[in-house]
Amino acid sequence: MQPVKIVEIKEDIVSRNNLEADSIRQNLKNKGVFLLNVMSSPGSGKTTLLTALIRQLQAYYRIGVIEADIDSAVDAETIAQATGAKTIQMHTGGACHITCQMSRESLEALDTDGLDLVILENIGNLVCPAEFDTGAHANLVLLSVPEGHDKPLKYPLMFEVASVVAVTKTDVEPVFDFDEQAAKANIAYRNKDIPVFFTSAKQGRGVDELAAYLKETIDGVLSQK
Ligand SMILES: Nc1nc2c(ncn2[C@@H]2O[C@H](COP(=O)(O)OP(=O)(O)OP(=O)(O)O)[C@@H](O)[C@H]2O)c(=O)[nH]1
Ligand SMILES: [Mg+2]
Ligand SMILES: [Zn+2]
Repeated sequence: MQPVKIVEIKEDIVSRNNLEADSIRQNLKNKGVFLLNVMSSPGSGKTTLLTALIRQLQAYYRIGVIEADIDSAVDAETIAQATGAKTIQMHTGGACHITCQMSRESLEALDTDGLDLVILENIGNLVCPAEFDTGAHANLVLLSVPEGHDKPLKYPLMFEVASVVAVTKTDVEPVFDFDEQAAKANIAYRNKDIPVFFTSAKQGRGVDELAAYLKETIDGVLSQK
């Protein structure tokens, strides 16, 4: 019997994707545009936290937003209404993550001329979005309190590719027996020395601090131009 041919498609797709990501990142930087990719499980509070962050960061930057979902325009409408930021909704045609090609096409559709900061709200999914580099300059990863403080142990890559982590919905900690110190240790186990912000978009906790941290990061990258 002939040996069966094995084709490692996934690895090839990911490595090609990640090569293209570097060129997106460089082109945006040359243009003076910072791309922030936001990832987390479904419903962990991305749109809500982004609304609060955008309201603060609008004092410094002209902001565009790309909302990625499998279907609907709910998040784009929410962000556009709440912040007035230039916003588009990307539909992924059923895909549960964003590839570089989708990232490039949506940046073109948004039109980054005149923008300083583009925020990409990735598909709610704690697994494969982490495998696909979107060309972003930083990855903001959210871990919401109802998910539990053990999630960094179970979903390593998401926390490894994070540049900064926001623990969200801290106002409901008592209901979920959530341990902040354990969360911090579990995140550090995956990504030593990563900044972690404990936030509640409902009560405002940690939002100013996270916005200030993001501003410092964005200014750092854009000043290298
Ligand atoms: N208690 C509490 N609820 C929150 C907080 N932030 C968001 N929520 C609620 O969590 C739910 C989901 O929030 P979204 O902001 O839509 O979450 P998301 O991550 O954007 O969801 P997807 O885009 O569908 O993945 C909503 O009912 C929010 O009101 C918070 O700080 N505290
Ligand atoms: Mg959302
Ligand atoms: Zn996927």
